[in-house]
Amino acid sequence: MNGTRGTLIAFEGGDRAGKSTQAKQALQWIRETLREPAVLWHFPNRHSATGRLLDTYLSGSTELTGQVAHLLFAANRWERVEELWQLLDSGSHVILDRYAYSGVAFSVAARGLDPEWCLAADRGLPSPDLVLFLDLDPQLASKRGNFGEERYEQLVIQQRVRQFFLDRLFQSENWVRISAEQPPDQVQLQCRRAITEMLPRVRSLPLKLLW
Ligand code: NYM
Ligand code: MG
Repeated sequence: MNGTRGTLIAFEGGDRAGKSTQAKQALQWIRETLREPAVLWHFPNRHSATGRLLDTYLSGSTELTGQVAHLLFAANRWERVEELWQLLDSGSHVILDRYAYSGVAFSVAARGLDPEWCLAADRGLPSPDLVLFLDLDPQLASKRGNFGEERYEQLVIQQRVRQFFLDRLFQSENWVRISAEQPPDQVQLQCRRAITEMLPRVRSLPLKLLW
């Protein structure tokens, strides 16, 4: 590597907005077209001990208090933070399919937790260089395949999540809102444009910390 750090790119949004599809395509584009190393991580990471428990929580077979669920989602990120710093330091881009923003938005919207209390659990994690907010009207999201399968996939919750993203988390310097109502190819083009614009701007700057 040539001494430049990798960048941290987060995809955020409600359920069924197309984040996973778009993140995978962005990964492929960075690797094959930009020819730079990149990895894609999904949060919650359902393969660790915390993630397996969260998986049962999301499927509805385990009940947890809102606070315990929130702290587990945050722990699920913290347990990978050293690996995350190492990847970025080594020059690899890291694409995140959900991050701490989902953590606070869902805990506030679905479990009624205090926003400030929620934010504290993720304070100090690396702050993304770019957040691609894939915005989809929950009415439309609810008509997409498999909506309603997991806890939190309910229209009112998704509407509150969206409002929280827009009102509280949208920070104009590093957030880009992309309408996920467009055809997927259009969404991908806008993601690529935002990444292309971000790269030269941030690479010589150190990563910030949340929040
Ligand atoms: N979710 C996700 C949270 O409630 N807190 C978090 O910190 C994260 C990362 O998990 N409805 C919620 C949002 C989703 C659910 O995510 C599962 P996915 O991307 O569908 O696997
Ligand atoms: Mg989901």
